[in-house]
Amino acid sequence: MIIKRPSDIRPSEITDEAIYLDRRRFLQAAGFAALGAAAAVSPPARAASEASQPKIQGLVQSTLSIDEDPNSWEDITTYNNFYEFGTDKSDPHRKARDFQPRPWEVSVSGECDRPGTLSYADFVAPHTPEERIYRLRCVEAWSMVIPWVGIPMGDALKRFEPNSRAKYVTFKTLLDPKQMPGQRWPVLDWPYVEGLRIDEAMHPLAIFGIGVYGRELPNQNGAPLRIVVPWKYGFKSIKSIVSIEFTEKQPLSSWEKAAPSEYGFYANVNPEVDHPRWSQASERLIGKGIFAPRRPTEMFNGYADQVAQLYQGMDLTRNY
Ligand SMILES: Nc1nc2c(c(=O)[nH]1)N[C@H]1C(S)=C(S)[C@@H](COP(=O)(O)O)O[C@H]1N2
Ligand SMILES: [Mo]
Repeated sequence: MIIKRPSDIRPSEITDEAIYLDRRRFLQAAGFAALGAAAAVSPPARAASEASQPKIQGLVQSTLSIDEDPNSWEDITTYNNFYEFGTDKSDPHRKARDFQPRPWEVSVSGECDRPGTLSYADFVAPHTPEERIYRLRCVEAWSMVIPWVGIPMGDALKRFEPNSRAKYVTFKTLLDPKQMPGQRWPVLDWPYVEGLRIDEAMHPLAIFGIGVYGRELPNQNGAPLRIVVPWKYGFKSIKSIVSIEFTEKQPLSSWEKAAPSEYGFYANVNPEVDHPRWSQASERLIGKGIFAPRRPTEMFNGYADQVAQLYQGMDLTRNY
């Protein structure tokens, strides 16, 4: 077994998204990575295997899938961004192994006529799970194709009867530093917060993700419930959600709060608007090998025909 000492942790093992951190916080994050590597020595770290994840019953195929071969189970479950479990792509599958996604409750509140707190099962059960193959495009300029299992977000939200003041939907991740070791470090202002405009949330392409490859979501992918909004950068697709709130005002998302000049509220995939520190014009394809050509990034991640009308009249270089 290879034991990593703190001095072996190279800066390149910290993700690009962590580079914005000021020096003090960066060192804390690096210290955390070192601590995590030491703690992972025993017992041996193993990712949830495909066979060990329960199958989702009653699954139907969605006509909204893209016609591309998905990445492997291995790629999808071992190359993750989930800062609650560390800032390195390989942290979540190792450090989320013991996370308990059940029992789980989702609270729905704010500007709606039927607020409430539901068990995960009661939240999901009234809807038919669909397999939808979507590309996940990360703001770090890589992408992969994932066979998600999800339920349509609009159908799930309508049950709570949002009222006319419900202009936005705010989502929050579980706050539990005992189970989520990354939350012991001030890398972001925990819990992770994301938001959508209500018409974005109601769009037929937006889903609540509950699985991959026909099986329940592995912890590292946001068990038991995350969102998937395929025309936006991956950071909008918040994981392990415990609260949903309908609001009149636009929420401040975690990444906007951390680095407002780098991460906007809309976060629509846009090859013409670069991240301040790197280009968004093309993307690296995970799982295709280091010599594979980069892929030109598509406007709205390929969904311009379906979603461009949501942003009519808006200057997308300012509303990034
Ligand atoms: N709570 C939470 N949700 C999160 C993140 C995170 O750090 N914490 N990372 C985001 C980012 S940057 C990406 S690219 C996707 C990655 O999803 P995946 O690991 O399932 O591919 O999750 C998003 N959701
Ligand atoms: Mo991302």
